[in-house]
Amino acid sequence: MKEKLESIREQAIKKIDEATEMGALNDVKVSVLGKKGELTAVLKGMKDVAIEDRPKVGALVNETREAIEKYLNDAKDKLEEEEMEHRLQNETIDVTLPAKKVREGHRHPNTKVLDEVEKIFVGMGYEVVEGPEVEYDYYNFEALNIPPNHPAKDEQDTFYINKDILLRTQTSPVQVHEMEKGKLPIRMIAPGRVFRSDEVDATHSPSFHQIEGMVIDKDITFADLKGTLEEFAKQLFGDDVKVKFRPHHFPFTEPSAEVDVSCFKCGGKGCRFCKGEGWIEILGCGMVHPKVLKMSGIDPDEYQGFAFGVGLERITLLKYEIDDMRLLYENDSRFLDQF
Ligand code: 2NL
Repeated sequence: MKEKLESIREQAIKKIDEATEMGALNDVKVSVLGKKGELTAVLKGMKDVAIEDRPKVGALVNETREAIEKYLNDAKDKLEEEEMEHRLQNETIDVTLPAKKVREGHRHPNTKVLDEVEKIFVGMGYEVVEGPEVEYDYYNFEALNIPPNHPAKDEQDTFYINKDILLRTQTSPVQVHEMEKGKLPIRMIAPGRVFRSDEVDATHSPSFHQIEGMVIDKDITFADLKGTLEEFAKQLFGDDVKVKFRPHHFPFTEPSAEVDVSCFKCGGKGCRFCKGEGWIEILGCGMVHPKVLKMSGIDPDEYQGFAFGVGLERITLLKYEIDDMRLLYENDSRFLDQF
């Protein structure tokens, strides 16, 4: 019996020594100490042992069980320690590695300028109004006093859906709709996409953006127009710029003017940026033509107004000193990330 127990102990210890994972240790535990294990079998065989030998054999079995259990537990602890050591080795984070840079997005330069322009006019009490890109010929041309034979109406210049419907060539139709509503006074800007049948080059695109503005109220004069646009130009290009109004002609305004700012690069002396002129054209404007007011149901004897139109891309190119409009549309992040 003693030899048998000795052999069980040796076998168990050998198997425990060979075990390299928890599963194998558990197998040893079951096969030796379990209900159907070898040592349990010895206990079950006690009935064949002489009564006087039983206490001795019992003590021996217990001693063997305790020894195997202790050995098993020590092996378990060792294995757990090794496993933890292994995980610590493999799961370490090298805090000295360079961090992954988060690529942060930003607004498109056109959007930045639009936001800036909107802020300036909202600050002066204007409302921002948007309207459809597909319009009736009436709202795009006729209501603006543009005659049927005007060159802007040529199929070469305007995208027609059919005889009466087209892609708007300016955002003025939004302002006509607003006048037709009959709620006065009006103080609004109308930003949005417009379309011209132009070939793409450094300064032209078949689709670009315009910001038009309009004020209609009692006793509005050209002085209001001048003061407003001078304030706008100074807020956008800096307090030092001078503003110049040059007589011009638009069918929808009378009188009409184009507005130049003194070159904000050279201060007006003349440089490459302003092509030696000292002045840079930024927008067109005028007093809303009485015929235009009348067509939209406003009495020109009671109400007057001024209006203006700014090319958004033109302002963006100027402000960010970009020399080719196509760069704004290519969406090359190497270019856009500079702004
Ligand atoms: C430009 C400058 C301009 C307007 C747009 C306008 C709108 C209404 C009535 C009267 Cl509803 N005028 N808009 C006025 C002056 C200039 O745009 O360079 N356009 C080609």
